Amino acid sequence: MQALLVVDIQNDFCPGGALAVPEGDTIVPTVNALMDDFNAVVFTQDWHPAAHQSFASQHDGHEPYDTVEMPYGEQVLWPDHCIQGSEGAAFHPDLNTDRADLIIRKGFRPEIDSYSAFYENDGATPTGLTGYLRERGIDSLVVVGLAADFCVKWSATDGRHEGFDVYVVEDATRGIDQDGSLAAAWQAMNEAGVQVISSDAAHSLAA
Ligand code: VGL
Ligand code: ZN
Repeated sequence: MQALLVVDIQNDFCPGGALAVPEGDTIVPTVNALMDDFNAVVFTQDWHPAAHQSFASQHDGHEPYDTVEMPYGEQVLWPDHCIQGSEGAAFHPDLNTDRADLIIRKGFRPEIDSYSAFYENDGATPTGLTGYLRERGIDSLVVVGLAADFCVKWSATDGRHEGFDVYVVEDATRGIDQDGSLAAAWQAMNEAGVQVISSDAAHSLAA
């Protein structure tokens, strides 16, 4: 059985938001239409405390998009975004949130960022999603949402590592493209065995 995994379609990742992904909002109708075809729909929601360590504001002398060494490795520093309970952390108003069976919130630990729907950026702290999907008998994931080069990429490649068949819908994602990150992400997904498909193909896959 397939699940549609809808990654971080939140106001802060859409134009006008704190960490806007170019054209991030344009995927919403495509994502809503896909939901109709899937039995299982899981959302993720980036959900940071105000003093999260992935925010440049928490590191003296650093600007957004600098990188720093965290105990778990290199971390990009972001503008403050998706603060718990804020309007920026809310889902895009046109996203059909009624269809979400489960919403995984991630990035709530102040000291670890979390791009992937499966593991935080230390690569060791699980969100619990693998267990949920397995218990529902899901073996295949169709991933859509924001941003293609961060949370979508890590969710898709971790999904492969967890043993799922993984598809990313190219016209239902958009990237930040920080320093060539978008091309690198497509290559990493390719190498991990993630299949890139169109939304038309995703509709027939689910049918
Ligand atoms: C994301 C950067 C920071 C994402 C979340 O959803 O791709 N990117 N937090
Ligand atoms: Zn974040």
